[in-house]
Amino acid sequence: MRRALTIILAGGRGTRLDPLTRDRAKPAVPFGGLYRIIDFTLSNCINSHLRRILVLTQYKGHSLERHIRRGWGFLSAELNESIDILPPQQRIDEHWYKGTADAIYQNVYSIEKENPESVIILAGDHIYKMDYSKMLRHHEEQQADLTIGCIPVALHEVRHFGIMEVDAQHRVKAFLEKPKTAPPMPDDPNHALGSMGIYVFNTQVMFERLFEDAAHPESEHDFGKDIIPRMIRDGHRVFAYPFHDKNNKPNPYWRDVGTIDAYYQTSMDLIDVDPQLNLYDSHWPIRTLPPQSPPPKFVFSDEGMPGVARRGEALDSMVCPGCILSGGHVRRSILSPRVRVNSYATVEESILFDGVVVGRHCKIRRAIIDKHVKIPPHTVIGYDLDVERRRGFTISEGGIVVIGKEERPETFAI
Ligand code: ADQ
Ligand code: ADP
Repeated sequence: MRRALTIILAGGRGTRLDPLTRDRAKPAVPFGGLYRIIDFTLSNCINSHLRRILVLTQYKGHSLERHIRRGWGFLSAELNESIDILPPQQRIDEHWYKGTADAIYQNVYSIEKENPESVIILAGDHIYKMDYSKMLRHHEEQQADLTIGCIPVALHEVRHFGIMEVDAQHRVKAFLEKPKTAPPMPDDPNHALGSMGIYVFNTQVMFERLFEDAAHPESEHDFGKDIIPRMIRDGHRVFAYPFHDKNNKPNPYWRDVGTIDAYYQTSMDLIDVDPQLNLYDSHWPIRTLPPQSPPPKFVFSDEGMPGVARRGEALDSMVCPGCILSGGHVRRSILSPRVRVNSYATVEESILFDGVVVGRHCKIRRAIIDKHVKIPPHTVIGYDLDVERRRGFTISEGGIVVIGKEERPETFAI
């Protein structure tokens, strides 16, 4: 592990998560109440004993940087552990966004300084638990130049993935980035073999290929589109590593939360009674910046009038520190720190970010509400999508209402 350097690509614009990505990068979007999306990849690194980490930011990296600096500063330089945040080296104009390979190429000197034998490249925007040390071992055993983490992908989803064809030893024979269609795997008629967008490189080979790519006039400087297909063409040892869980079961939980509906569904998965991704598993802890807030409080009050008691309660939900449920009901929801739900209000199947205040008598369902939004008393959200459209809120294909950070009280008056 000490000979490997980990690089996390955390520059994703995350347009399809708008308005949640209006002023933060996708990896910085809050998730699961306490966490940011990138905490899952960072926790996987720490739990896999990968403790030399570079995080490459790009789009609106400020909130991400603050989170990492404050929450992940515990690594010890004395033990040769580090987490460094590298903003883009060349900011040219609006169109400065180039491919993933370019992001690594621009940082070759920071990588060289660390002198690693292997470089592990990860994406900062997926929700899963994975022991990367197994993939690194597989890479070393195969004496591979490049190893690609892979999962089965349903045939109707192949256009979102890099798709591979492999031989019996998992050596990659062909790689197509986001094809319209692809043939299934020989032993599975419903799935093709898809790239998770995570790679282990032999450092020397990676440098050679990055320099070759940088000089290539037609390249988009992307691993999936350019580097990988050309490495296969040139006979490099490129292998697929099928992602297995800690009990060696294939096809474990892995989600790209790139759209509002995927983000919403993955969040709702967390509060299942028997969740596929368990946050309470002490063998694979997910770390984050802990909030400095008191314990959540649930208030029962009858205002001195028998018969009009109001219970502050939450069921099938996750409620973070600093929340006060004073007489409001919460069901199947996720409440980030410092949320307040006032009397006679109900919140169902919703995700409320830090500091949201739900006024008295509000009714909210199937909504995602960004930080510090104050919902005026008696507001109804998520029951009539025509009303939400008139209010100008974002509505996902699946009918989830998303309320952005700066929403003003007047908007709710419609
Ligand atoms: P995509 O995720 O669509 O496909 P891309 O948009 O290039 O590929 O993003 C890859 C990762 O790099 C993301 O985490 C993104 O945030 C980050 N990123 C992109 N450009 C960056 C830059 N210039 N600086 C810093 N970070 C940057 C990829 C692969 C597919 C694979 C899917 C799996 O290309 O082959 O199947 O991931 O999700
Ligand atoms: P998030 O909503 O993701 O938690 P933050 O509150 O960390 O985001 O910051 C969002 C944006 O607001 C940042 O990109 C920054 O421009 C601005 N911002 C927030 N807090 C501060 C601060 N203390 N100093 C400077 N800018 C800030």
